[in-house]
Amino acid sequence: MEFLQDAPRLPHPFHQDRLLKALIAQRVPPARRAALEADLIALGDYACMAYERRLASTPGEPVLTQWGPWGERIDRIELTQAWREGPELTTRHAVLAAGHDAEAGAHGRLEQFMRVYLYHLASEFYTCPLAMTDGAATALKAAGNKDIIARALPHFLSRESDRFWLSGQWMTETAGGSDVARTGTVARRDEQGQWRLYGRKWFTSAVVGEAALALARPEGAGEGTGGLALFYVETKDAQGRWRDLSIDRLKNKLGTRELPTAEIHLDGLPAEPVAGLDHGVRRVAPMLNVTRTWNAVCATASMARCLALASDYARRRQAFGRPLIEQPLHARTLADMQAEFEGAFALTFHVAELLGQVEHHTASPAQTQLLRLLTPLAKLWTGKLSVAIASETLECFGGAGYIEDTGLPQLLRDAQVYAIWEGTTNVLSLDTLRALSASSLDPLNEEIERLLTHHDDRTAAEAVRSALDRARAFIDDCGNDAARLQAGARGLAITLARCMAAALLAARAGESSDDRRPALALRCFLAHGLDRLTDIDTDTLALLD
Ligand code: MFK
Repeated sequence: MEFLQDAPRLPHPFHQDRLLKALIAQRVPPARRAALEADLIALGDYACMAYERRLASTPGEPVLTQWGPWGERIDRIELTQAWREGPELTTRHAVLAAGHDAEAGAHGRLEQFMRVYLYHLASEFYTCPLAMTDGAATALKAAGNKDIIARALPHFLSRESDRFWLSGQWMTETAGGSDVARTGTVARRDEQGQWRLYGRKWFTSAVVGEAALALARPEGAGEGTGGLALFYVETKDAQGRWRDLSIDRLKNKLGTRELPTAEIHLDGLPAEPVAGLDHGVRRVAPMLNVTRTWNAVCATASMARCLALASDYARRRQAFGRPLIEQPLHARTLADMQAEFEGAFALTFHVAELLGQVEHHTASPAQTQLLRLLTPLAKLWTGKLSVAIASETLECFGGAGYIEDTGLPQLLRDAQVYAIWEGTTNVLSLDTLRALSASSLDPLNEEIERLLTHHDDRTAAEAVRSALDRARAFIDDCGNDAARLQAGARGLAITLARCMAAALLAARAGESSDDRRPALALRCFLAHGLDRLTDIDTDTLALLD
């Protein structure tokens, strides 16, 4: 009989996740655990079902039909099955609403992001519009426009699918992806005094939303980001037809292919200023920081999926007379990936928890500054790491990792998006400098020192302190040389992210005396080094001449 290799099986994403279970045991109050775990088990069940369904069927993609049979413009988008299931599933399990639950208070964000972590891979990136809806709810609360809050939030935060609305985040234009100041969309008042938007948005992720927050320049306003305003729009009329907008086409993307990302034209779409007619970027920033946290959680979830499949396969696949897991170099490769993933998990959920504390005013001013710094760090580092881990995962399967109907190549294609959207690695590195200029390294240093007291491993403490000292020395050496600081910003940011992750792993190892794996993860993570600083003389950039 010809040999047939066993396919990898997906272990239950909740039952088999020791990191998530340990986090619940440490950070979630006992009285809240049963309800949370019921949702996590259900979302894990859904993930297992979706994994099997995906392998057993031809992958679906959204389809845009622009014209009806009699020539009318309809712009109808048919969604994939997971997207059609999204509203009911996510409202039932409060994937979004848990983060704003008054009863959960400061724990709400942590509990929410545990749900997101389990749901993301099965969702086919329905988490993208959920992230934007969450970000919109957060930005609207921060802006304090009572009318818009009363109108939108009961829909955005609904736990009933028939009331639930998705919100988009309309920023990117042909002239400006990172450089939002180049926004060309104009806001103009009509004769009745109603603001209306005119322009073209070039990357509207999940255009199917009922609402959106959009950046536009009020007619006659000044140049730059200061002259932009943030507007709230509703996209459909009472009959469910698009209001004054048209969908030009859906993007043909490398990955996230189930997600209907569109190019749209706004042709007088009614809009309401969220708060004033200027400083739109400042007002949308709370949204960006929330969606960047979602990005980090989803990148980490993608790493968890890669490791679950690669580890399972390593126990099924024999080579040279032994399972792969018993081959030292293969085991070492998996351990390296596992340690990096554990660092990413620790940092990401620390950010999630801190977000809840800041939003509920239980954080100190230093912790609020720390959150501002850690959010771009978590986003940029996990975004890059998820691509590296997905690539290594494909290699763990040999040739099978390169074959479409194993479902594995999609892991790599999809992972690439985490490093791009919501700000590329470089844009987030520069945002790190923006955060540091507002607060210095002190809040990070204090938090790291606090974490290091939980563990008596001097080697770990010295490694973290020494990398942090080098980061501080680099900033000091740069002085007023902004070009040198910017050129080294990515190395600086990744070093800071790794220092924080190592301190979190050290604290966890110190608290886990009955399980040696946290200490092993720490040792392995430290072996990869923390310092990623690359300080080159900016003259070296003449290399590109
Ligand atoms: C599955 C997971 C799903 C995740 C969701 C995926 C959705 C995908 C859809 C997209 O990708 S949408 C496109 C996302 N686009 C971006 O993220 C834009 C990237 N560009 C930036 O982030 C730039 O850094 C930015 C536009 C913010 C900078 O522009 P400027 O013109 O250089 O801004 P400036 O003047 O430095 O900042 C303006 C104000 O905003 C300042 O405040 P003040 O007015 O009070 O001085 C800044 O401090 C503030 N600000 C900027 N970034 C901030 C911030 N405040 C808080 N947090 C931040 N991150």
